[in-house]
Amino acid sequence: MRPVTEITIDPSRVLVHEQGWQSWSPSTSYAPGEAPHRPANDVRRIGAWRAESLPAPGVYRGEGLIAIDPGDGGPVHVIASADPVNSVPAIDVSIVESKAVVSASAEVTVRTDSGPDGIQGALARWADSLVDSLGLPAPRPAPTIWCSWYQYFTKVTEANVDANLALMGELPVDVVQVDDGYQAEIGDWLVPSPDFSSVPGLFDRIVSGGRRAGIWTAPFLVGAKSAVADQHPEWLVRNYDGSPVSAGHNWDQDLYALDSTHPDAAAYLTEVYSTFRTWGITFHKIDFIYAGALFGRRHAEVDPITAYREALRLIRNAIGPDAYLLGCGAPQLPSVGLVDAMRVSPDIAPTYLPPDGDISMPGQWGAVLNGVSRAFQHGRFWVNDPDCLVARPDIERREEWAEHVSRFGGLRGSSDGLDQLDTWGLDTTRRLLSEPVPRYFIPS
Ligand code: 9PG
Repeated sequence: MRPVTEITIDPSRVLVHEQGWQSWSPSTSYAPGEAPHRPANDVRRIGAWRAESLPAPGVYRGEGLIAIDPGDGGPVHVIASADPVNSVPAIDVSIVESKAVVSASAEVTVRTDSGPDGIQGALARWADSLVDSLGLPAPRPAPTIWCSWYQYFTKVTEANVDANLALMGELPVDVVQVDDGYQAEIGDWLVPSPDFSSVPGLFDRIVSGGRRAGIWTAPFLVGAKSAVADQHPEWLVRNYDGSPVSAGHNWDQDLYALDSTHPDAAAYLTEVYSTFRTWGITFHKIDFIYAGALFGRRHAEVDPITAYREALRLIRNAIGPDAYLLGCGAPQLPSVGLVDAMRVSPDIAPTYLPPDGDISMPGQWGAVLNGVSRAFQHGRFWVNDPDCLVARPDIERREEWAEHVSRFGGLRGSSDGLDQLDTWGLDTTRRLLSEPVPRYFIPS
């Protein structure tokens, strides 16, 4: 770490805002005495925080971006990567008496901002300047979706999706998105699970019923149990001792990272998404894509973020110019300019609190925390996805979740089995899918 600056603060009133690395990584502001959230264990750190990031105890860390409100009436300081989409340095802040001491692992810029709306306002104006300097167009408007995940999880069947299609009736759902469960294994995207007699047949029925077809993939994950891992060990990102780099653990197996710079692995990705295009799929949720930016040895000698951005361009090209692209489990700043919408938070869940107390894991607590803290990104970098509305009676604090989606939802999705909704649930779903979405949540 190199020293950056020292800022005079009021130690009883200072606020420090950490930006997390990927969609599920906690992002929020901390008041004096509040310890920042940290991962429960190494598997969580790799899969939901940042694999190589190990902040020292008592130190705040932003990944490529941190903001300090000194609490003495002085301007907010926004300290950010000098090249945010290509380089995401760790930026640390220590409070030492009446100073905030800032250090960073690569070149950063320091911006002072005395405008309205505190840290969120300052972050919004920083984001405006980034988007201007990159010459990015305004994000395309998002379709509304129905997603299978938060009712059926990995157990979804073709019959479940058909049953919901039959109940969708007049609900304003543009896209029906099958989320996990349709594929034989993580990495084997073109091989159907036994619960799907014909995946293209299902997408055909969705499209002929007048809606658009959407699919979930985790393009840079390779499950240890997959045919890809077995048949193409040369496609995995490796440690320098030759072992495969860990991309975490989920679906009861170890996860590895696909080396998208290997020409055959790149050709496989192109084949997967070109095939989906021939199936009529025009909405893609690409998930766990942090795996495309893990450190390790690749076929091409490029840094992880360069490999990641190149791989997103490859997918973008293969899905076609009109397809809508939603990132999830995604490094935030390196995705700017490459996706239409972005999950900005951990998953919603039927329960408010997450498993093992790790706030990056599914639960309303973490989903709301990030959805609020990343409001400044919406309308600038992309459309913010706060995660789907779930409105059935067994969702803890469902009214609060609906209120959050209404305030901070750019992308609007429903993810209940429609037969599970009572009158409140159905009315709320219809209302949230119909209401207009503001261009910005935080004004400039
Ligand atoms: C499909 C799901 C849904 C969901 C995504 C993502 O760290 N974890 O163990 C972890 C597991 C699942 C997960 C997020 C984190 O959910 O966010 O919307 O698409 O995958 O498997």
